[in-house]
Amino acid sequence: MERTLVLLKPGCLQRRIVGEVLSRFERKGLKIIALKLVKLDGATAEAHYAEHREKPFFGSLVEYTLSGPIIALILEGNEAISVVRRLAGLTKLQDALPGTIRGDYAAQTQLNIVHASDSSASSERECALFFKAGEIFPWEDGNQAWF
Ligand code: FUP
Repeated sequence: MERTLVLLKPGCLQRRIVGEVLSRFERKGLKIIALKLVKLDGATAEAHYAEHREKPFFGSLVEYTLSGPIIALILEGNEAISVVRRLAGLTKLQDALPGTIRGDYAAQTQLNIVHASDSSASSERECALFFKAGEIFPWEDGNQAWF
Protein backbone atom coordinates (compact mmCIF):
# COMPACT_ATOMS: atom_id res chain seq x y z
CA MET A 1 0.00 0.00 0.00
CA GLU A 2 1.37 3.41 -0.96
CA ARG A 3 0.44 7.00 -0.13
CA THR A 4 0.73 9.95 -2.48
CA LEU A 5 0.22 13.69 -2.13
CA VAL A 6 -2.12 15.35 -4.61
CA LEU A 7 -2.81 19.06 -5.04
CA LEU A 8 -5.80 20.37 -6.94
CA LYS A 9 -4.29 23.67 -8.06
CA PRO A 10 -6.25 26.96 -8.11
CA GLY A 11 -7.58 26.25 -11.61
CA CYS A 12 -9.66 23.34 -10.27
CA LEU A 13 -11.61 25.67 -7.99
CA GLN A 14 -11.78 28.41 -10.64
CA ARG A 15 -13.31 25.98 -13.10
CA ARG A 16 -15.57 24.20 -10.55
CA ILE A 17 -14.12 20.78 -11.34
CA VAL A 18 -13.01 19.74 -7.84
CA GLY A 19 -15.72 17.09 -7.65
CA GLU A 20 -14.98 15.70 -11.10
CA VAL A 21 -11.27 15.39 -10.37
CA LEU A 22 -11.82 13.79 -6.95
CA SER A 23 -14.30 11.38 -8.56
CA ARG A 24 -11.63 10.03 -10.88
CA PHE A 25 -9.46 9.07 -7.92
CA GLU A 26 -12.39 7.55 -6.04
CA ARG A 27 -13.64 5.61 -9.06
CA LYS A 28 -10.19 4.04 -9.34
CA GLY A 29 -10.60 2.75 -5.78
CA LEU A 30 -8.08 5.03 -4.12
CA LYS A 31 -8.79 6.03 -0.52
CA ILE A 32 -8.82 9.66 0.57
CA ILE A 33 -7.09 9.61 3.96
CA ALA A 34 -6.45 13.37 4.33
CA LEU A 35 -8.01 16.39 2.62
CA LYS A 36 -8.14 20.15 3.13
CA LEU A 37 -8.74 23.47 1.44
CA VAL A 38 -5.70 25.65 2.03
CA LYS A 39 -4.28 29.01 0.96
CA LEU A 40 -0.56 28.38 0.80
CA ASP A 41 2.07 30.83 2.01
CA GLY A 42 5.01 31.67 -0.24
CA ALA A 43 7.52 29.63 1.76
CA THR A 44 5.45 26.44 1.50
CA ALA A 45 4.83 26.90 -2.23
CA GLU A 46 8.54 27.51 -2.86
CA ALA A 47 9.52 24.52 -0.70
CA HIS A 48 7.05 22.32 -2.58
CA TYR A 49 8.56 23.27 -5.95
CA ALA A 50 12.16 23.65 -4.67
CA GLU A 51 13.55 21.27 -7.35
CA HIS A 52 12.49 23.85 -9.98
CA ARG A 53 14.03 26.89 -8.25
CA GLU A 54 16.49 27.53 -11.10
CA LYS A 55 13.98 27.01 -13.92
CA PRO A 56 12.67 29.99 -15.91
CA PHE A 57 9.07 29.11 -15.04
CA PHE A 58 9.67 28.90 -11.25
CA GLY A 59 8.39 32.41 -10.42
CA SER A 60 5.19 32.12 -12.40
CA LEU A 61 4.62 28.54 -11.20
CA VAL A 62 4.77 29.70 -7.57
CA GLU A 63 2.62 32.73 -8.42
CA TYR A 64 -0.04 30.47 -9.94
CA THR A 65 0.09 28.12 -6.94
CA LEU A 66 -0.50 31.12 -4.65
CA SER A 67 -3.22 32.69 -6.82
CA GLY A 68 -6.06 31.13 -4.80
CA PRO A 69 -6.86 28.32 -2.43
CA ILE A 70 -5.91 24.78 -3.36
CA ILE A 71 -7.16 21.36 -2.25
CA ALA A 72 -4.45 19.16 -0.73
CA LEU A 73 -5.11 15.47 -0.21
CA ILE A 74 -3.37 12.22 0.49
CA LEU A 75 -4.51 9.16 -1.43
CA GLU A 76 -3.75 5.61 -0.35
CA GLY A 77 -3.87 2.50 -2.50
CA ASN A 78 -1.93 -0.21 -4.29
CA GLU A 79 0.87 1.38 -6.32
CA ALA A 80 -0.84 4.70 -5.57
CA ILE A 81 2.10 6.88 -6.64
CA SER A 82 2.34 5.62 -10.22
CA VAL A 83 -1.42 4.98 -10.55
CA VAL A 84 -2.19 8.60 -9.62
CA ARG A 85 0.52 9.92 -11.93
CA ARG A 86 -1.09 8.02 -14.79
CA LEU A 87 -4.57 9.28 -13.91
CA ALA A 88 -3.14 12.83 -13.79
CA GLY A 89 -1.45 12.52 -17.18
CA LEU A 90 1.87 13.82 -18.45
CA THR A 91 3.23 17.23 -17.50
CA LYS A 92 3.32 18.92 -20.88
CA LEU A 93 0.13 20.08 -22.56
CA GLN A 94 0.90 18.35 -25.85
CA ASP A 95 1.78 15.01 -24.16
CA ALA A 96 -1.18 14.68 -21.76
CA LEU A 97 -3.49 12.11 -23.32
CA PRO A 98 -7.26 12.52 -23.53
CA GLY A 99 -8.84 10.55 -20.69
CA THR A 100 -6.29 11.77 -18.18
CA ILE A 101 -7.08 14.71 -15.88
CA ARG A 102 -4.53 16.99 -17.51
CA GLY A 103 -5.40 15.68 -20.96
CA ASP A 104 -9.05 16.51 -20.44
CA TYR A 105 -8.84 19.77 -18.50
CA ALA A 106 -5.45 21.50 -18.77
CA ALA A 107 -5.15 24.25 -21.37
CA GLN A 108 -1.56 25.31 -20.53
CA THR A 109 1.42 23.32 -19.24
CA GLN A 110 1.99 25.79 -16.47
CA LEU A 111 -1.63 25.67 -15.36
CA ASN A 112 -1.82 21.91 -15.46
CA ILE A 113 -4.54 21.55 -12.82
CA VAL A 114 -3.09 18.86 -10.54
CA HIS A 115 0.11 17.88 -8.79
CA ALA A 116 0.90 14.29 -7.82
CA SER A 117 4.03 13.01 -6.06
CA ASP A 118 6.46 11.34 -8.47
CA SER A 119 8.29 8.93 -6.11
CA SER A 120 8.06 7.51 -2.62
CA ALA A 121 10.73 9.97 -1.45
CA SER A 122 8.77 12.95 -2.77
CA SER A 123 5.51 11.53 -1.44
CA GLU A 124 7.00 11.29 2.05
CA ARG A 125 8.41 14.81 1.86
CA GLU A 126 5.27 16.33 0.37
CA CYS A 127 2.79 14.57 2.69
CA ALA A 128 4.80 15.97 5.65
CA LEU A 129 4.90 19.45 4.08
CA PHE A 130 1.11 19.65 3.78
CA PHE A 131 -0.22 17.51 6.65
CA LYS A 132 0.55 16.99 10.33
CA ALA A 133 0.28 13.40 11.57
CA GLY A 134 -3.00 14.27 13.37
CA GLU A 135 -4.62 15.36 10.08
CA ILE A 136 -4.20 11.97 8.39
CA PHE A 137 -6.97 9.41 8.93
CA PRO A 138 -6.31 5.98 7.42
CA TRP A 139 -9.44 3.82 7.30
CA GLU A 140 -10.42 0.26 6.44
CA ASP A 141 -13.04 -0.88 3.98
CA GLY A 142 -16.08 -1.58 6.11
CA ASN A 143 -18.93 -4.00 6.18
CA GLN A 144 -20.84 -3.97 2.87
CA ALA A 145 -24.00 -3.23 4.88
CA TRP A 146 -22.89 0.40 5.03
CA PHE A 147 -23.49 0.68 1.31
P1 FUP B 1 4.88 17.15 -12.70
O1 FUP B 1 5.58 16.30 -11.69
O2 FUP B 1 4.20 16.37 -13.79
O3 FUP B 1 3.97 18.20 -12.08
O4 FUP B 1 6.01 17.94 -13.50
P2 FUP B 1 7.24 18.81 -13.02
O5 FUP B 1 7.61 18.54 -11.59
O6 FUP B 1 8.29 18.69 -14.07
O7 FUP B 1 6.66 20.30 -13.14
C1 FUP B 1 6.03 20.94 -12.07
C2 FUP B 1 5.19 22.05 -12.61
O8 FUP B 1 6.01 22.99 -13.31
C3 FUP B 1 4.16 21.61 -13.64
F1 FUP B 1 3.03 21.23 -13.06
C4 FUP B 1 3.99 22.83 -14.50
C5 FUP B 1 5.31 23.54 -14.40
N1 FUP B 1 6.12 23.36 -15.63
C6 FUP B 1 6.11 24.39 -16.55
O9 FUP B 1 5.46 25.40 -16.36
N2 FUP B 1 6.88 24.23 -17.69
C7 FUP B 1 7.60 23.12 -17.94
O10 FUP B 1 8.26 23.05 -19.00
C8 FUP B 1 7.58 22.08 -16.99
C9 FUP B 1 6.84 22.22 -15.85
